[in-house]
Amino acid sequence: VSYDESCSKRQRLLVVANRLPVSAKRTGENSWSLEMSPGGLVSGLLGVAAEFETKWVGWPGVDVYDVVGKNALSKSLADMKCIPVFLEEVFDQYYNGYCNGILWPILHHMGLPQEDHNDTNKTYQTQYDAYKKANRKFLDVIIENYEEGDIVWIHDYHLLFLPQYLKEYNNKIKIGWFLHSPFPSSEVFKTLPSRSELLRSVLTADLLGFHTYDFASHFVRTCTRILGVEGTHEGIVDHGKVTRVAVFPIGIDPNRFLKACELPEVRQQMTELKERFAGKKVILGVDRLDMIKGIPQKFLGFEKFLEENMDWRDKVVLVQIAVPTRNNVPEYQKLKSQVHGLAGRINGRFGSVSSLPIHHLDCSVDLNFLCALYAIADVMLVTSLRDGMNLVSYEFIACQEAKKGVLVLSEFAGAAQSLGAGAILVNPWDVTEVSSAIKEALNMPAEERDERHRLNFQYVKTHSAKKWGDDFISELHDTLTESDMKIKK
Ligand code: GDG
Repeated sequence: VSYDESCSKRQRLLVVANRLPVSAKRTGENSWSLEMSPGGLVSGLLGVAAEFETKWVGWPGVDVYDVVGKNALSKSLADMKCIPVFLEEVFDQYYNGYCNGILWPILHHMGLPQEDHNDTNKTYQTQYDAYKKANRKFLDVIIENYEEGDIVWIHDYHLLFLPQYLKEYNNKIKIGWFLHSPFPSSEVFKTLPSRSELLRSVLTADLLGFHTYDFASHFVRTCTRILGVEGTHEGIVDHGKVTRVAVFPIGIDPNRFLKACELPEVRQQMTELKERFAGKKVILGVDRLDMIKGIPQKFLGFEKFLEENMDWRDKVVLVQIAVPTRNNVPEYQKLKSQVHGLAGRINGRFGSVSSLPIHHLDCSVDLNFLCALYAIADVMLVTSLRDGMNLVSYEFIACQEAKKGVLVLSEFAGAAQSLGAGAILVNPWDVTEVSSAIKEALNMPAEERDERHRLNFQYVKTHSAKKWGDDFISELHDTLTESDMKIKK
């Protein structure tokens, strides 16, 4: 079905996301160096690539204002099957403002931040207008590149208006949309000004995908309550138009991590890390420095553990990689100070001249070193307050074939629904519970660790990113668009 038999050309899939999966660096007036950044999305779509000719559409991650630079970048990106959307003057209000300042907290149950009326650039309305303009810029680029029969897969909350704009342009285009973040309860989503327009636009797509059953059902209930449409087991029905809603839990490419752990460089790093932390158990945290990841709660839980377990004080270390993110948003700057304050207090209370309980790093590390850390850790501590899935949990499990360490996982991460049988689940808001989970994980007998790891590893192996991409695309392929349905009638 995926081949157009008349000219035996592969059907095209346009993958549209806020960010292209590349990092671009300008090396001259009209030259760029590009590097592919293989996240979950890229590896998820590598499998689908054989059947479809895939093109990526998105922001290239850099501001380019001159025509020479833009043309040169577009040309270099074309070799990597990427098509850039230049966001220029709308970027700040669209991305830092509406996407990350308004939608992100709402989707993660954190409520709507208060509107700043003193700065006209920061009102809900100005940011909302910029958001729409940015979505139109994506539309323009897609129209320029669209070929009849292309399937469009839109990703995430940055592009909620794109399904509607695209269907207005051509209602025959088959459109899928996937949300990487959670979808909140209707009581939370209801507070968002313009909630109805946003929902109505998303519903013009043909297939909507979520990581978990809970997020999908929150979405359906939100639509029925706010828009008065009907929710069925298939999705949403509105005046005869059915929008299919389904669950597609994302995964990782486990082989990438298994292979990395075999590399001589990674083995060497593992040996060095083991020497560095000899005689101590290592608890690991790897998160973007984002309020949804619950890093302060993690530190408070660890502090409680050290308070209550004197015998462990010199025998355990928490290594926290806190990857800087969204540095221009004031809430993220405040979070950084808060986390630094807590790390300082805990190290001050429980450290000594020769040893510190928390090693906190404000940086990212390269993938090989990350794998070495995953592989030598005794416990992985994930305390997200809300998280769409949390791929870090999956990556840790993939790197633990030899060690069989314990995953302590927040019940508010999507991953709790897939890894719940093998992980110790915690409520990250409850410091006593986090502290007890740390103790249980550190003292867990080998047999129990083996069994829990076996369950988790089995899941991570079988629910890969490739399966996620294949499942979504094949479902989208089989979903009829509204115009198909009219033809059928
Ligand atoms: C969003 C949703 C959902 C982290 N530190 C380093 C590094 N990473 C990589 C990890 C992992 C990725 O970043 C983080 O993925 P998560 O899924 O844990 O979290 P988000 O970034 O918030 O992703 C999330 C996901 O989308 C997919 O749908 O699961 O819920 O919020 O792959 O490896 N990579 C390197 N160095 C680091 O220091 N190289």
